Amino acid sequence: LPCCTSIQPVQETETREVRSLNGLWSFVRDTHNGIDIGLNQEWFNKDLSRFEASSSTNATVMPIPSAYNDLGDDSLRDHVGWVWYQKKETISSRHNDQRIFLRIDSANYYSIVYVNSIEVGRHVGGHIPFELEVTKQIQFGTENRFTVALNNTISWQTVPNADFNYMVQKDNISGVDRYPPGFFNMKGNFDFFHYAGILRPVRLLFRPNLYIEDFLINAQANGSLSYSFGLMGNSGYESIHVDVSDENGDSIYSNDKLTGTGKIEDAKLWWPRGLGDPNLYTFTARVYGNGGSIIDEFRTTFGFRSVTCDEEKIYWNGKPFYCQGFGMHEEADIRGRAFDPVLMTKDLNLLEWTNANCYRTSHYPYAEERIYEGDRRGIAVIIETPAVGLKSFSDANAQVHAKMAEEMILRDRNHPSIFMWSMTNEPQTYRPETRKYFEQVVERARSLNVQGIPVTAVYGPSQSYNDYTADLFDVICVNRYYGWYIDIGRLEQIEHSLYNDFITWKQRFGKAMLITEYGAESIPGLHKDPSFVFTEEYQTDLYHRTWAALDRLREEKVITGEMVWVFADFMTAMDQTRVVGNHKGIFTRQRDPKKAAFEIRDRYAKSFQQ
Ligand code: BDP
Repeated sequence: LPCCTSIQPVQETETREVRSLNGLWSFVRDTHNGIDIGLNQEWFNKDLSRFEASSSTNATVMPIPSAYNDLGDDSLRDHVGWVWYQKKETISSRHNDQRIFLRIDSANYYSIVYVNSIEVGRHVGGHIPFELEVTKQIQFGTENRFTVALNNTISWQTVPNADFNYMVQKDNISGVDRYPPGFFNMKGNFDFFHYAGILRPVRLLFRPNLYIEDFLINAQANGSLSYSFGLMGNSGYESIHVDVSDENGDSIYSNDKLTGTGKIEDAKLWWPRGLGDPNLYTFTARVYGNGGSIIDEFRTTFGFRSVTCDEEKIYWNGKPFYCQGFGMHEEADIRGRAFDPVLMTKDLNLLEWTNANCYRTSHYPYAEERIYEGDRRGIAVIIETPAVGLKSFSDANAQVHAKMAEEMILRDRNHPSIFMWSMTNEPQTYRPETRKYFEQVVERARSLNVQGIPVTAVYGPSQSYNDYTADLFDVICVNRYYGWYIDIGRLEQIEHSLYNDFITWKQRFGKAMLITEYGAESIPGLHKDPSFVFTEEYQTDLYHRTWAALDRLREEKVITGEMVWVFADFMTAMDQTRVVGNHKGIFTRQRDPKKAAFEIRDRYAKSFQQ
């Protein structure tokens, strides 16, 4: 089945309605990577709320949005395989002349969706919304059953990759296997917990029979404006009206076509915080039928901005932009990687408190709500595909990856706060086959990158001398852990090593560069003088040594930005090197500041007004 129609922002307008399907859904867990009992027994035909809560089904309810992992016992936390969600909802017949779409904002990793027992579509990948048309399957004036079968298995064939192995280890002499039959290991090539479930809102969208889609706007710093959109549906229309208004609601541009261009004199530009105000404009498109009756209305905000780069710097509307911010995770206690407006607001308020002007959506695209907040607050964003820690570079994987990049760019390209597309984090690009792989991914991204913002990759295991890919990108981002993964305890080495590391990348590729990760773990309340690993002092001592190199690199126009790893502590898989999660945060997982938070805040304050 095809998936999906193009992704548009969710909105209620004169002609469109939205119904939230969030809340408690029936939830049944299939066997732990066993045979797919649910699919074989056609659970999509069954009323899951009537399943008995026996040990074989574990039938219960589950909230959406939330990861399910931390809401039950350890077998739920570590479950690998299918889970089934179901909700019953009555749809009024007043909707029967509309087109109806089911929109799931994030379901990690693979989903099959059914409406009233009929499969309506599938989706691969956990962090981008998908819409499925359900107009034909909905029954009006009665209950409808929405069912999602979701599988969180990741492997060498998925993006991100995971090591998935059935474990067999026979004793040479006795022939006895160390593992019970069917025992397997699934280990993602990344250190954040692989939260699963329906992580972001689920909604029904009601649209008119003829509706506006594929909206695209390109508004540059010189005031040039071009837009286009399509009309979906067979019914006729009389006229189109396009209007662009400023923050006071005053119209500054209008047109009556599906595509148009213009030049706005004195357009107020969109600037990231520290450089200026994040001025937003509103684009409204209306389609009219007979006698001026409205058929569809679509509205969105946008900004005039240009992001360019040369071999030294990134420029925002022609002004040099030094990006200072964080790598982050979208996650917290109990709910895992679920969208939560409370957490989002706290995170963005804290980010502003630190005097940061940017962050990277490491290591997957974050919720659209966060990106809209970036637009409104003036927080610049590097958005990243879910391609973290890649080790598997088959052509099939390149296609999955390119599709994810495409879905991300189509979702986000009208947001003025997004200033770079990051294709990946820390792939093993010292392997020659990565060149062909990334050529395919970058080609897809560039073909959709209408506004021409830089395309980048974030390097980790590769070095300037053995990388096969960095020339494909506009800007080079590098993660480096001197004093932690490299030469732990040797703080005095950091400045020399880090400085020279970046110089060699610059010499070979001659591109604008950012350091996108550096840092150390600290457990709040652990202190030592002289500092010692895992104390709050070691974390900040490492920062000071790192900054000595970064200040020189900035001065010498080698780097155009810096991001510390990481904004807040986060959960990881169980591992000998992780003490209940990764503690490189400047905030704890509960968002309380460590000593490091105050130091970062002071540093970022100094160069906030650039
Ligand atoms: C980097 C990864 C990041 C990790 C970090 C760490 O990009 O996701 O959390 O290392 O180990 O390599 O703290």
